[in-house]
Amino acid sequence: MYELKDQEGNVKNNSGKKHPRNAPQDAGRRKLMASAIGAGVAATSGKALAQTADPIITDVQDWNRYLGDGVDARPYGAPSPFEKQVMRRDVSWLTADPKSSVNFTPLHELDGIITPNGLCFERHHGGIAEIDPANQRLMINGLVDTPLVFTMEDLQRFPRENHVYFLECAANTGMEWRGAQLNGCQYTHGMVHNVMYTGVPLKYLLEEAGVRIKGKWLLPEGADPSHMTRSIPLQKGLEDCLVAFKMNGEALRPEQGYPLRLVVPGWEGNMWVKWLRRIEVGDQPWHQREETSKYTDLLEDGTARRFTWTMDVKSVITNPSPQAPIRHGRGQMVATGLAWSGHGKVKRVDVSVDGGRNWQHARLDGPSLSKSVHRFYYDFNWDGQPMMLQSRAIDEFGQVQPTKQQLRKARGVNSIYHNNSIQTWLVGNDGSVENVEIS
Ligand SMILES: Nc1nc2c(c(=O)[nH]1)N[C@H]1C(S)=C(S)[C@@H](COP(=O)(O)O)O[C@H]1N2
Ligand SMILES: [Mo]
Repeated sequence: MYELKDQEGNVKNNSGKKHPRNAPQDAGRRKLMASAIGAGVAATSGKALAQTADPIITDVQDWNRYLGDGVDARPYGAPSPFEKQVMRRDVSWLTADPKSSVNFTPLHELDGIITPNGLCFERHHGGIAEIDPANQRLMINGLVDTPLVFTMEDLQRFPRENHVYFLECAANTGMEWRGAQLNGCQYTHGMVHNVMYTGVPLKYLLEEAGVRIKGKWLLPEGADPSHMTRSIPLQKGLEDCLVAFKMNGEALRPEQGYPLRLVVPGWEGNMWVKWLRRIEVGDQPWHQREETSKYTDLLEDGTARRFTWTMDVKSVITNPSPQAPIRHGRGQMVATGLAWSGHGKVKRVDVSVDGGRNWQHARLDGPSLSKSVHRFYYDFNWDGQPMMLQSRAIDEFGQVQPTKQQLRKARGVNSIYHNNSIQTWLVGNDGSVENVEIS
């Protein structure tokens, strides 16, 4: 046992009731106090944390001493100022104008499976539409018995559901097709977010309008200046698409399509039309820009790979990674990352420290939900030697995440979209991490 004393030398008991509020700062004294107590601290043998005098635990700090903000100071909460580095970031040379651009989720700063609303990557083609929900309409027309227009209030009278789904842009990891390029998992893999949506199954709205027998395709359309439109098979619309108005419990963020967006579970992000204003029912696909010149891959034989909707099984180690090096030296450590599959659940994740020669099972933790990201951990002892860290996901249908070589063999090097290959991080003996690939 050792005593805790505040800056006035008063002994504090465990209930810590003595809180002088107006004592002047006395840094010199604080140090002295700490060293006097240090011996007692060092004697306790913490596993990884044993250390000498630590004034932060032995001395009274400002946050113990002065009253903090009241409940009236933060009507809508924001992260601690000490978390300033946790932000979406863009890559300046990727696009000419921020209004038709992308930023990336800081995956290396997050844990668990849910992406906080303010950190979900953004991809828009014509800026963020600002829509008053009073002026929000959703039209269903085309091959239906009764064309309908819904207001937000109308939509909320239909039975609604909650589901956690990942959204991945098909171009995620697209810059890595020809070689390791961007140094950070935020940039290589950050075009993915994972959110709990509240919304109405699209099936109910289609039933209300009455899809005609010839109706086989849907064309959702955005209200933003890009008029984002994609052809979606009716079958998918009936299966699990949602017309969503809430994300993680609160209204969609403007960036994510406020007040209404289409949720297309497991399928490429481009189809998840934001600021949703209309869904047309037709008998064949429309061949819009985003499904002809874009979101299509040129194969080695000159043919185009089109209508590639499902996001295949994929994973990445988020920590350590180039933006999150190992700072604690060798010994006990935790590597962690995310795995997902647009086909369903992730069954297993393997981790390699030697560039894929040997694999160990990672530990999946947290909810295992279909078409949601899964969190994995690899708890191990680092010997301080360089590592080539990799993760490899396998989904419930036995689909295995491919190596870069396997993917290039199948798709060539002219592709941009649907790069789900295994990522390699080279960890140096100083703990620094670099994006590399194994040839
Ligand atoms: N109306 C509209 N919907 C859109 C887009 C857009 O520009 N306009 N971008 C699409 C693309 S390419 C992607 S990857 C996702 C991104 O969703 P997010 O901004 O919530 O991350 O929205 C899709 N829906
Ligand atoms: Mo996208």
